[in-house]
Amino acid sequence: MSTPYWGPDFDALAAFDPDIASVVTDELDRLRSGLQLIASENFTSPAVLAALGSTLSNKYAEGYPGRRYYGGCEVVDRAEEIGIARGKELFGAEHVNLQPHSGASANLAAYGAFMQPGDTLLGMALPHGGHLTHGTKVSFSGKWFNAVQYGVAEKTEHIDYDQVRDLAREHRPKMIVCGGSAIPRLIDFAVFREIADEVGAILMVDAAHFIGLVAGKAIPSPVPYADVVTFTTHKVLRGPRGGAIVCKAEHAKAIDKAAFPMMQGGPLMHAIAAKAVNLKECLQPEYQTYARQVITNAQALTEGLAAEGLRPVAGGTDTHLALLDLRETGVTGKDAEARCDAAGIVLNKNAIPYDPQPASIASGIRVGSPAVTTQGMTESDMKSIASLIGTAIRDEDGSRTAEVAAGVRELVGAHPAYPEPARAV
Ligand code: DSN
Repeated sequence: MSTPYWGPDFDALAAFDPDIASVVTDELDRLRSGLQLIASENFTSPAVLAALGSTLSNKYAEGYPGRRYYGGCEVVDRAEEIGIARGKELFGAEHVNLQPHSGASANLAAYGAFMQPGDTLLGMALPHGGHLTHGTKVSFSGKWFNAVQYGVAEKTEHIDYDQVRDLAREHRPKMIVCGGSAIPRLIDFAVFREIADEVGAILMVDAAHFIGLVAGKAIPSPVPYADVVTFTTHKVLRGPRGGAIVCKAEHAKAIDKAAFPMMQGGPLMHAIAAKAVNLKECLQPEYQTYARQVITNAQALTEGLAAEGLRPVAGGTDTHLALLDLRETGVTGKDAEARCDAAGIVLNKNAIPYDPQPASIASGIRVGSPAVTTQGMTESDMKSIASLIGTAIRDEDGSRTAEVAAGVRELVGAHPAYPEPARAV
């Protein structure tokens, strides 16, 4: 290094702005002191955080490496080139775009590459496990496109592929989207490919939730089947908050033009550098061990919760998350979330397929294992967590909150997140 490193100076922040410094430390305390079971969250590494908190944040670099609209991009170009090469290697992808600011931006760019307003989009309904951006009425995807929605079969709670085929034949969508935010089972990408080919549709896989499991070679990849795969970089993948797109070479130009200049302006070069660091982490053999343990833990947690009387939707999980139907306990998702939260267990209420409750109440909860697995927890810890959740959910009057909180403290004490000692502010 020819220049001394100039990175985040927490003491300077604390001296200048103690209000925000205390937000930073309080949030670290919150992460360390509770069980983080939100299926879409994780603990990113110090190396990723170092790239994120760097002076790369200063650079405007509209365009792509070697083809920018600003001078002085020769250094940041290297970060994007390295990241793209790593993404291609990791996913066996023909083309990679690391510029989307988020998963929603990645999806917006993918739609923009192939569709005009008013075109038909076939996506999975949000209450069945899909995503806001897959055609929900309140999202641009439902407002600007003719969104047709498929779901899961009521009996099996697995994706209803017959319905997908029937709807595709009836509506001849321009794009078919699979993936979502509460799908515990594997998706059959080959069937989606077959349906897309039959009706001449572009197949997009929104792999945000499970791309980390693909990167870790723990589940099959959608890349060989899909025209375009969008994802976020901060879930199981464990990178910085952000989005990315991989696609076939034939769609590269359209995707790049849709990401910039159609949907976004200047890329966040600090985030792109952090994505590159994360992709290097995912190429290490240890990451594959992590990805397999994420699934093992999710399955152990699901079994434990089933033993507590919480019914696993779709009969269990093949991935990092489980959806639990609470109706047999008589407790709503909303109350379950609040009772767990009071004891330091952070999870979210979630609609279950064909939910009789509104989404703001919900009959289910969603749990995920990415963060607790990063902390080094294993199957026996998942059994303990399941038992704590079961106790918390049934604890109508809060009389057992302290007991559950003590159990949480024991677990996180044995497996601390960001284990360095706290700094005094
Ligand atoms: N909101 C994210 C999740 O929690 O799954 C998806 O965008």
